[in-house]
Amino acid sequence: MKKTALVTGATSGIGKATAKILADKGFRIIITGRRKARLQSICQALPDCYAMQFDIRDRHQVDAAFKALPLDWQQIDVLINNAGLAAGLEPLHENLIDDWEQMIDTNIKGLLYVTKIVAPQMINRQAGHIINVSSIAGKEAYAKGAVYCATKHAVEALTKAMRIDFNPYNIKVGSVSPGAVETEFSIVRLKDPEANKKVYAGYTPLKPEDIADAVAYMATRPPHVNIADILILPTAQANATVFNKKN
Ligand code: NDP
Ligand code: 8X3
Repeated sequence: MKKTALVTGATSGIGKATAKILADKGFRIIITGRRKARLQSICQALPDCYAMQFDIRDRHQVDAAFKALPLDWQQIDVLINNAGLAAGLEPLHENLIDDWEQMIDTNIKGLLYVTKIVAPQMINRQAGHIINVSSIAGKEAYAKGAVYCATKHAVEALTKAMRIDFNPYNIKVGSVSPGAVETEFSIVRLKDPEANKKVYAGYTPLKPEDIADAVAYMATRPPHVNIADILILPTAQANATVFNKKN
């Protein structure tokens, strides 16, 4: 029987690429996001797909969407907690408080809401796999990124803690931690549709498919193998802040 993977934040970037590669590997796919038209067109292009629309910050929307899941989509074998964002790039004292709320509510609380719903059925079945999308920002703190880094440090802590709490139930928990990937991430962060031209100038960033590939690797290991974390950087990136940029 085909396994089902649920990918949050699959209307764009890493989530969209992950849904595609997991579908290519034979998974049935549930995708989530807020943008309905994108959800529909992405789902239509996949062989066996169900789309759930909700704002992950709103636990009532999340609950309602899961309650409405058709019976034959209710068993989720692999959960990829990917939905997330950075908002703003300024020193802490200049940040907008609304940006803090958005990052904390999405990257930490949204991930928790979805996990709280999906984990109990994995526990009942004594099987399942949760892959959290963290970041180099979960390993290091950098200037002008305090709250984003804090949310991804939280994702790292939650990944380790879930691995302990779910260990008695045969559930794999791991994370993938990307460096710079060209998606809509910088457009959202800088609130500038032209942001990618500046942010990724002078070096080759990762593609969303590079991360999707790693997630697919994690999701297709034999039952006794759990990949705890994969840190993936562009060759031009040495750590959170050191880049080999040409011109
Ligand atoms: P994108 O902006 O391209 O994609 C973000 C996805 O998250 C979209 O599908 C978006 O869907 C969804 N999302 C955001 N907010 C919400 C919300 N409130 N409710 C529901 N869905 C939401 O960025 P990436 O693909 O780059 O980001 C994916 C993950 O990867 C994030 O967790 C990010 O922190 C992480 N990451 C990204 C890196 C990068 O350099 N790009 C590096 C390291 C980690 P919609 O807008 O339709 O709701
Ligand atoms: C996204 C990568 O370096 O902008 O998590 O924080 S970075």
